[in-house]
Amino acid sequence: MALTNNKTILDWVDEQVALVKPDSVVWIDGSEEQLEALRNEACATGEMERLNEELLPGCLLHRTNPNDVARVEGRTFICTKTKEEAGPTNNWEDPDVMYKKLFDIARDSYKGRTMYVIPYSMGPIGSKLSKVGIEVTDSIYVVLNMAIMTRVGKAVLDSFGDESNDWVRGLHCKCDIDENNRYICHFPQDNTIISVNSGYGGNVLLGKKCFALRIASYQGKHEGWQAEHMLILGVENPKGEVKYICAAFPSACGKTNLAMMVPPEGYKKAGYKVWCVGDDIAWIRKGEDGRLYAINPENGFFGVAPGTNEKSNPNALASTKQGTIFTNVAHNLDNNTVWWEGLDKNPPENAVEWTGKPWNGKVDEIKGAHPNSRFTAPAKNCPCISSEFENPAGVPISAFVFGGRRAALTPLVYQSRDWNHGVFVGSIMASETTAAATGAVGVVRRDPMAMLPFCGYDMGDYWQHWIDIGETLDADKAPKIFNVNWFRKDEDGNFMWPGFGDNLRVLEWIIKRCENEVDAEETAIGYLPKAEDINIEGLEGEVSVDSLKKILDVDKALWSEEAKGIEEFYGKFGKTLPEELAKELDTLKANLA
Ligand code: GTP
Ligand code: SPV
Ligand code: MN
Repeated sequence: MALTNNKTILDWVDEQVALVKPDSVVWIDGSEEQLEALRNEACATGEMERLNEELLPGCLLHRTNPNDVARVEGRTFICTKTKEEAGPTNNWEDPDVMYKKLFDIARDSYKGRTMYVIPYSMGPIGSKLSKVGIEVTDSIYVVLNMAIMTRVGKAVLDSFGDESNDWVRGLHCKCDIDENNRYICHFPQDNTIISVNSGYGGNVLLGKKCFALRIASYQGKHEGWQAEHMLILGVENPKGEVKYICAAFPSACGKTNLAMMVPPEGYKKAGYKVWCVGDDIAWIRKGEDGRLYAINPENGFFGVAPGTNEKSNPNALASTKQGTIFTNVAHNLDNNTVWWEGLDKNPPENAVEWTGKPWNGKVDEIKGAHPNSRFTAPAKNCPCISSEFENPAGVPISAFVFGGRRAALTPLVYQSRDWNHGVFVGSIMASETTAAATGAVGVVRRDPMAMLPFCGYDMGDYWQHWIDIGETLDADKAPKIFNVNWFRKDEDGNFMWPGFGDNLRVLEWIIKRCENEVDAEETAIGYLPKAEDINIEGLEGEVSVDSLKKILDVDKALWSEEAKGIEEFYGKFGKTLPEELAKELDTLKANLA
């Protein structure tokens, strides 16, 4: 039974029914009874498997088709009226042409299947910063994931009311999981997303990258706010004061890890705490006091499994101990639990690898888990979830941090000279590609603000939006902007910085800079810490003031090469490249000369 009288929603659902012709239609009300019935149904058909009820209560395992394990950037489209609106970094197609193609693929594709109608809220239900979406899907896996990642059900529609048309339409059709007909398409001018022939994560959980970044970035541009690929964390000092930081790193470059980090021993003893507000997406708006406030629009974590362990990220691991869905990890048959590379040193010998084939635990021969295998865990499971997680007003931001995975060049940390220079620093981000998207791994590519795959309009106009936001902020209220790189390597290919919890040492410097408590050295690229000002107490053996100096080094010859790469990248944008950024590039070149 429909859960709303909102005619705009009912009419749209009717249209989808007429197109895809399901055998039946089920509205997701969000009740535990309904979700439990769906879990049972998915387990009965083999779509999912229940894991050990004692060790992993309420947890499920799912394997996607091996051709369908990551986002497909080459098949992701922004369909605006003109190609210019999508900009030079997005795939574009004319909306009429794309609608026709997608309708042809979707037509009758639910025959013999059930249509699930999922009403969901991105952000706390009813918050002024939140937005509503409706996703229709023929996948129980999608329903169960959306029920973790977002707030779903009747409460969303009750609060939304019968009049508003301000909601995002999402049609997902599994079809035959045919990779040659897979399309992830966005129509920002119609608040519409259509995804066909995939059953994987960011391609089909339409509230996440499709809505909360691609559509929302477009909405934010027009409504005066920002949707960013950023984690949100709070650092509490021994006096009990909490400062909030938003950080943008590309996919699989450490957002979840930083958001849930455990402080180093010395910091813990001194009384430092880190609180997680979000691990992937931030929606940001100016508050009444003139500061920027961020909410996490999500309600769970869709985190990278490999590498997650008791030492690297105990809070993420703890979050996966109940009510979690595991996708494409190895299945340990001895105790009906899960395993992935980097969980521990004991891969199960009696196991099933992520593709569904028997596996003997020999990790050098074949991997047990896919490198982009994931856990979908409820945010409320996280031991360090912030008390502000549900705060409808969000948290005030002290600093923005950009960062990528760069074996060379970029120092451990530096600060921009001012807001516009900070926008420049975000715009020149580059990072080695990861398994989070299909394609080659480890190739350095430009990924401005970690938004290259997620910006729903021309990236040049997006940079202008950043600059415009800065103009509305008083200098003393604007967040300070930084760049970090946890991934610098030495000649032997070893990471030069221990990373993970020890990244708090860098955040401490960042917060001190925000509070004017420490000076810095002015260099060609911005303000760098004096090596003595990064606290390395307790890191003896791993890092010294001398090795810190190496990670903080600015190599002018390498940076001059980089400036050429930036110039070439900027050249793609033509007239949408903000003048302010062209000027910042000139300044960088002059500083390096
Ligand atoms: P998405 O969910 O794809 O957006 O990824 P993410 O940005 O949340 O990345 P995540 O925190 O899951 O980390 C991805 C990988 O980076 C994992 O394999 C981590 O082990 C590794 N990693 C995270 N933080 C650090 C760090 O500080 N140093 C090093 N060397 N590796 C790190
Ligand atoms: C990312 O790739 O940035 C993710 C995973 O967070 S996905 O939801 O697949 O986009
Ligand atoms: Mn992400």
